[in-house]
Amino acid sequence: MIDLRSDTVTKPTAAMRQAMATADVGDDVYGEDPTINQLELRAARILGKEAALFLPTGTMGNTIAIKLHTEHGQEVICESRAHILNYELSMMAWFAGCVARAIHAERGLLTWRQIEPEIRKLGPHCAPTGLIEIENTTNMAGGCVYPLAQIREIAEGAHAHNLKVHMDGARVFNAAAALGCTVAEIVAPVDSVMFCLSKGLGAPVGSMLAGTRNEMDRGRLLRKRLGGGMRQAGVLAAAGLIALEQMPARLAEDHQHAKALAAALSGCPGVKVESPVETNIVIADVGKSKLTAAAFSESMRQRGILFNPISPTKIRMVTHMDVSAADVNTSIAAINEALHA
Ligand code: TLP
Repeated sequence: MIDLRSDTVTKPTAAMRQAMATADVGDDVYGEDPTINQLELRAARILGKEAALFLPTGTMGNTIAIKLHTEHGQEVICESRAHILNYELSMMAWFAGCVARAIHAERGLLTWRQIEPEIRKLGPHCAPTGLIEIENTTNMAGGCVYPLAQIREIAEGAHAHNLKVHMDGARVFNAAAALGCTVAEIVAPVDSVMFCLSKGLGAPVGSMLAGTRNEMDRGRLLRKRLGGGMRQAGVLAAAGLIALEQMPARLAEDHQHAKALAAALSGCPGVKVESPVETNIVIADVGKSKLTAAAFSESMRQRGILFNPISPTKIRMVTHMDVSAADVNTSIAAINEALHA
């Protein structure tokens, strides 16, 4: 099967498995796992932040970040398709006691002009804003990338209101590959950032949260509270180190593949690709084609290609390191077969 459901489906490379087998480990709850310590140092260095924390999932990273920056009864401003709002089982409410103030933005990219009027102060009817969250790249808006100046403007505006900015950078390395800049340049203005080792970077497990040393020390305790004290998890961090050091360089290839899939979809009658494809995610509306999203997905599954419908009319395809150029060509032929009359 060619699996375009997500970049989470990648299998660890031979080098990752080798590193996992030979990793130096210790008890990370005592802070004694040398491989995790090395990964946290490297991630902090690459991101240009004081410290980083190794976590089992991106959801845990976002959950901890929201808890670090907010108090119960506050609002978190985010985009209406944000992962924290739609796909994290209301963890911002469950763990941090916050509600989302969602704003719909073109291509999922919030602007300061949209955010500022939504900032609320505590009043007889209003819960105050506690945090601004931006997702880069924008998963369900089609893998779009925040321009650097837009991030800077949001952070400057937020800081002038004494508000912090958290970036859900699950795919921030894809953003850097698309912009041709470093991840550190992208995240410099924001207060904290989460990124996933287990998506485009190909590690089997793991995400990182980065911010100040003090926040990461507090975050370590929140991670334990959430059941994320992982003991000899250096076997996982070993794969994460390879993901971090070796995999960003190949992400541009995934972006080329996504563009090719998008071009094929756009050429089919009644199909509209949502946003110009900049990274590894393609979202297409097939509502005016001859198939529903579910029927299109099922007919492609029968041709050996997997992807998910994300609404009655929309589908998402995600490219990653386990999808080759030949797989893309096979997928394009199948798209044409399924959608042309
Ligand atoms: N996204 C997954 C699904 O949960 C939808 C996917 O297949 O894309 N932030 C963003 C922007 C994400 O896309 C994801 C995962 C997460 C956070 C959460 O990461 P995990 O799955 O490690 O908790």
